[in-house]
Amino acid sequence: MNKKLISIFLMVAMIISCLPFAVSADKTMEIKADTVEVPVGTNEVSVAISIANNPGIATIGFQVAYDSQYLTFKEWTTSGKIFSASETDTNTAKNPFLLSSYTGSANKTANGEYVTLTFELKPNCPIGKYDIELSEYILGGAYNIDEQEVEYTLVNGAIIVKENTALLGDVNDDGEVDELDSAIVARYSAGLADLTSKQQAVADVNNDSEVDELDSALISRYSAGLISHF
Ligand SMILES: [Ca+2]
Ligand SMILES: [Ca+2]
Repeated sequence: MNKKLISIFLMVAMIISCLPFAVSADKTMEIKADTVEVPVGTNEVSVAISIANNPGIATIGFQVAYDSQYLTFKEWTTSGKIFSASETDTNTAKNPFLLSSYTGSANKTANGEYVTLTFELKPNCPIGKYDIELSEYILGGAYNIDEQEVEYTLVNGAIIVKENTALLGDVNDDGEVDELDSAIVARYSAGLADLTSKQQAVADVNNDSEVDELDSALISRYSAGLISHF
């Protein structure tokens, strides 16, 4: 073999040896916690942890840490898309806590929501960013059914508590408190319309924990300029 052939051979060998890395770098499994924004005063927040680029896993385990000064762990649920609840285990009495799943049968190959964690925000929780940190655990990691290690990256999430910019009485969120909002509340009160929990909070203008005809009437009076505040 002459020198030119050898150099071509080496170059081709080098390119081939680099290829799997180039491909796997793009397709590394990712475990990511969501970043969720809520207005200050919110009681409860759910943060989903999702998996992307899943090459097929039978075991997974990592740690989750949160700010226990302002957050209290409430519950976790699985979507069932990847691992079921009975395949998943966690001891949430600790912070950080280990979140792990295991199946003895076939690889799980789905992507999407893995688990959803629900936290309660303490009443004194100020405006700010509260990280949901994912980290490796010494006895964790990800493996497929053949006990081969699966590489993955962890992406932190957060709960961002923002100023509450919702305008009291503006049920349809169009920036105006008017007869239309009053009518929506009247319809809701009569059982003719649904309101989201956020809309109900905005609709309860007299803050008595009920959304009813009284709120509708107050919004109407405000809209007509008969009262200047609720
Ligand atoms: Ca409105
Ligand atoms: Ca009310």
